[in-house]
Amino acid sequence: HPLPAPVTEMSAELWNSAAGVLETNWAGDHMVPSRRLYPHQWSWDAAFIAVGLAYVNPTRAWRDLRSLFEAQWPDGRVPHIVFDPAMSEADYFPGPAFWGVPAYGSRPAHGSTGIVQPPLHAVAAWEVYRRAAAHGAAASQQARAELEWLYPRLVAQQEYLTDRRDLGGGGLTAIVHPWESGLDNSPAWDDAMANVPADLSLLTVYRRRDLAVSDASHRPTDTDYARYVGLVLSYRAADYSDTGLTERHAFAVECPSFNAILGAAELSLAQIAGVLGHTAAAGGHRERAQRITSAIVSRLWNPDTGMFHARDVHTGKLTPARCVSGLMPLMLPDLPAGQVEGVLAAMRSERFGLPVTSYDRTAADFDTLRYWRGPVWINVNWLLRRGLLVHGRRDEAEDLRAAMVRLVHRNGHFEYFHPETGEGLGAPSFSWTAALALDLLA
Ligand code: 2M8
Repeated sequence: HPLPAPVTEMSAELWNSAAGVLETNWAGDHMVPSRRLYPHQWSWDAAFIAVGLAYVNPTRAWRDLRSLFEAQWPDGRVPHIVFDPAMSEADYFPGPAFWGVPAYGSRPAHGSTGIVQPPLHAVAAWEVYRRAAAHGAAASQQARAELEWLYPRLVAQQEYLTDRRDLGGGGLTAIVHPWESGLDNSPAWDDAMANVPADLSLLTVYRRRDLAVSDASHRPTDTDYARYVGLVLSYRAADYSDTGLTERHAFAVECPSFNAILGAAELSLAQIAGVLGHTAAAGGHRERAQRITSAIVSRLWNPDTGMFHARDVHTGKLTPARCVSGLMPLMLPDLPAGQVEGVLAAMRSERFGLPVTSYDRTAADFDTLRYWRGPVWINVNWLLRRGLLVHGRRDEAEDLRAAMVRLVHRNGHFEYFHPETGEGLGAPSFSWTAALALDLLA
């Protein structure tokens, strides 16, 4: 499937290298984010990846989403990692034995984790469906059948998050582990994480695998990992039950990015329900999107910074950190004008730049290398570009698109990028960077 016109040498080169990454990282029935660092299937990665596969291999896009949802728990949660039984416990930490999750779903050999990630899959499924007609009649038929299969599962995912995970009682989902945000060591969690015990002796029992395959200065610290491990042990102790969780678990936070994606998912579900002829359900999805938008505005907006911030469920306080997650509600079409203007002003300011950084460039602890504490990530910029388009900012959306394409073309399909030099950091041949490059070129 060649790149649609107009084709320049640069865009053809980037298109071919991106398609090549997705070929290399295909593991038979799912895509890995990267061969060495992340050798299993990740939840929100699968959504970004499907958006790119929609152009070059829609059958794999559907297969990948199916593989993920075949591991859905009976309570509706979609695990953040589905483990590949062909890999060993030593290939990734924390692996399946550490999580100790019973086998669920129709692929019992595939263990999973007990936590979630942002529910971007309805958005992705709708994107793959929209592009199906370009691949012919058989692809359109397949897309409809896949939507039929996915729809009730996507709804169950939303219900789990909006019902079991509304720990703050205000209509938003609370994450109970930083990994659930997808923005692992973001400064947005620093305040809430300070109240999580950091037992460094845990790291003598459990060995970090990431440090064997990547640079320590680019990764979360040992103190972060001690807390990450402790939080899994705490959640695991009651078999990942959400009942009474706030009282017995040290970390519960309402993340503006996670909840913006939750709201955007309801709008894609409304589209999907419409195509499938569930007209009344479509209206329900739109109403839920509006309710989530209102809750984000009333609970997470800080008029002093003109941005959204993560809210700690235990203390009720908003974190002062200005992070990329605080811009993400721009994805929501019903966001009131005042908030849209605030977020746009923050994006245009020296704090974020183009493409936007994961954290405020002017902050004293801005770190050009360390993962979600400064570097530029393509996936969140791709979501922000959608937000600009939703609010009719076509020129700015185009500037952001061009900046992302330039960055990836010059530096490669890396996991993240140095905000000053553009150097590729983390894993090379990273699936979501490649997949989203396809969408940015198409
Ligand atoms: C990163 O997170 C994993 C844990 O889930 C890790 O650090 O090992 C994050 O960037 C996350 O957003 C992403 O889904 C995952 C796989 O790409 O890697």
